[in-house]
Order: sequence, then C-alpha cells, then structure tokens
Amino acid sequence: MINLSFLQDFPKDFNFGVATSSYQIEGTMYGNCGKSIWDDFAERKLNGIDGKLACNHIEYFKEDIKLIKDAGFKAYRFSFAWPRLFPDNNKDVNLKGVDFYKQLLEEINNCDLEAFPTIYHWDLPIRFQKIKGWEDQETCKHFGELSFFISKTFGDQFEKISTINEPWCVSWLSHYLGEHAPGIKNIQSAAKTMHNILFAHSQSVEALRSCNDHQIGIVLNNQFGQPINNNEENIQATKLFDEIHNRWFSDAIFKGKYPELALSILEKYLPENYKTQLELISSPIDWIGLNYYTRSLIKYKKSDDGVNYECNSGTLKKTDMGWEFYPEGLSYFIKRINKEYDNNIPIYITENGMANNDKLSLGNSIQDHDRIEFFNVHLKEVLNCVNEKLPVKGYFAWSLLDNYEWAFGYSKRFGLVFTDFQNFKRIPKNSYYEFQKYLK
Ligand code: IFM
Repeated sequence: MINLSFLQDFPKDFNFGVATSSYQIEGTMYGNCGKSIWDDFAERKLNGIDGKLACNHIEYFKEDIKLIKDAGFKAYRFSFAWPRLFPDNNKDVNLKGVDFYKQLLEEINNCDLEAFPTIYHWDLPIRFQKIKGWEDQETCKHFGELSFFISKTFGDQFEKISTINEPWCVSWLSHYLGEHAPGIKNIQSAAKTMHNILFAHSQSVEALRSCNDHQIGIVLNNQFGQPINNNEENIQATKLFDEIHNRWFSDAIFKGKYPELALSILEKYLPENYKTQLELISSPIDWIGLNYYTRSLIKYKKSDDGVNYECNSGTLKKTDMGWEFYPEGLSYFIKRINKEYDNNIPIYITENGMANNDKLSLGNSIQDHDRIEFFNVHLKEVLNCVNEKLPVKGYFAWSLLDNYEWAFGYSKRFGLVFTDFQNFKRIPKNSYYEFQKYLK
C-alpha cells in the first residue's frame, strides 16, 4: 500500500506547507477588488469563466487556515493580489484589501504557521495592459513600488517573501504561446517580457531591501526536457527548450547572463541596456523556490522565428492535465541548482502536486489514491536529496484547495481539499488525511 509514512524521516525543522494564489482562490467580486488581465482574458477567451467567485477564500479564510493547521503543516504560501490592494490606480490603496491581508497574516501567525507570501502570481491590474503590461518597463517600476508598500505595510508579519511566481509563465506561456493572459503570440513581446519580468524582480528586491530585513526569493518553474530520441537535431532542440524554459531565468539570477542559444534568438528584441540591467537582476537573493510538475519529450521542429522545437508527452503515467509522472526531474533540478548555480542557497520546493479527476463518493470521501502516489514518488526524491545533505529546506504541496486552474477554469482539481463550487463547502480528500497522519 503506497503511503506517506516516510514523512517522519525528514528532519524536524523541514518545512512542510501548502500553496495557493490570490486569483485562484480569493474571489474578485468580494472586497472592492479591481480588474486584472485574467478577468479580461477570461471574458475574451474562456467564455467568461473567471475568478469572480473562485473558492470565496475572502470569506472562508479562517476555515482554510484551520485546515492547514489541522493537517499538521507548518507553512502557508499565498500571494497578494495587486488589483485588490490598488484597484483603480497606483496611488489610492483599497483599505478593505489591506484589512484582508492583515487579518489573513494575523490568522496565519496565530495558528503558528509560517507565512510565505508571493508578491506577484499573475493577476496584473488591467490598467497596465494599456501600456502593454510587462512589455513596458514602467510596469516593472510600479512593481517595485508595490513591493515597497507590501513590505512596509505587512512586513512585520513574515520573514521570507518571494517576488514573482514562475517568470516563464508570465513571459513565454503568456506572450509566445498565448495560453495565459494577456494571450499574446509574438516572439518580440515574449522576448521583452522574458527580460522585463526579471527586471521587475530586481526592482522588487531593491525595494524590499530598502525597507526591511526579509529573506528574499524568486520562484522558478523548471520542466525537465528530454530528447525524443538521440538524433543530434533533437538533442540541440532540447538544449534550446531547456534554455528558454529553465536556464534563461536561473542563469540571469545567479550568473548575470543569458544562455547562448536562447540569446542568439531573442537578443535582437531586448532593450539596448539589457546587460547593465542583468547586473541588477543578479543581485544576491536569500533562497530559491522551485516549482516542479513534469517532463517533456522534445523534438526538432523548424520555425521561422528560430524556436525550433515542439514538446511531446511520453507514455508514463499521467495526471488529469496530461502531465507525466517524472519524479526524477525534481531531484535533477535540486542538484543542478546546487551544483551549477549556488551550492549554499536554501532551496524550497514551492509547488508540486497533481490534477486528478476527483469524485465525491458515498459518505463524502474522496479516494485520491493516485495523488498519494504522486506525492509519494516526488517526496522520496526530496528525501533522498535531504539525506545527501543538499540544502532543501521545505516542500509545499500544490494546492490546499481545488481552485481556478487558469485557462482550464474549474475543471482541473489540484487540491488536497475538495471544493464544492456551488456552496464553497470544503471536503478533505484522502491525500489530506495521509499528510495529516504523518505530520501531526
Ligand atoms: O495552478 C498553477 C499555479 O498557479 C502555478 N503553478 C502551476 C499550477 C498548476 O498548473
């Protein structure tokens, strides 16, 4: 029987937590929240399926924090919604928004959980899209101001903070592949945002350092790329995939440069002073967050813009997203960060989890056995790394609740806790109880 009994073998100070994000759970119709690029994208591209209600976390947050506490987790990773704090412009703060995050942080701390806030998890106020959003460095400067505000207003309630969640998704997925808001498909926009989102990170780090004594990180989503076979052109294509998806961000942050192959395609679209800005981008951080889900099989495919690859899925067991179980990739990236980038930096697995087609069965139980297996195989990789004395300090399951899974709306369930979207009832799944059994 697959279980999580080996959680007890982790060191006592290892930080187990759960993660969520603002737009995915809060509900934008509550508390004077302003509109974001996701409201606009949902209206244009997703038949209006948006985060208006989501999990109504705004009203249910105390219940949600209690669920985290009762499972025995020690940390909670969440994000601030920029349009909730500044709905109409960059000056007038929404007191209801401030009040919400103050209450949330108070509740987290009263429950002896460690708060791990993220400043940006994709809900950019729609007003910025009028100046081309992340394509314009004005947005980055405002992001620095937002970071300062957050640190000054809430900074006594947490030690660790991350600037940006998954810069690859903010840039490539949203401006080249067009799958996320604002839904642009254009290499020039993609290249600009690949750089600007890192510049925004640097503005945030500078603002946070000027204000408080936080331990600052950034959260990168790494995906393992494997050539579909050993043909030389597929091996090269995989190198390019890895540079665009992964190394672009880690090379910039830890080495102050961009990787060669990707740069040879994207450099012509970058601002002239990008090298000077890379100096700021690579200013030291205190920890790194790694989100990990799956691998892709990479095949050469000619494209006019030079992005000569396509991603395929293999034959391993898959989640409801169609993503293969490939736990070896998680330890691969932990080791790579440690060996190739910084052999001291504390690493937190800030997201890992799976979508499953969960159904309520008789007696309100949810038998998400596959999810327990997913956590089992991935957490074993993490434990091996800990035993090899790699500086992995924590692991956050994605996600506490079934929530708004972006372009998939409410159809993909990632939660340890089932959300009934009709009445906001929360029903812990078997995977929740499995963590509880060994963490409590
Ligand atoms: O739901 C997302 C989350 O917002 C960012 N990382 C991946 C998750 C699953 O797709």
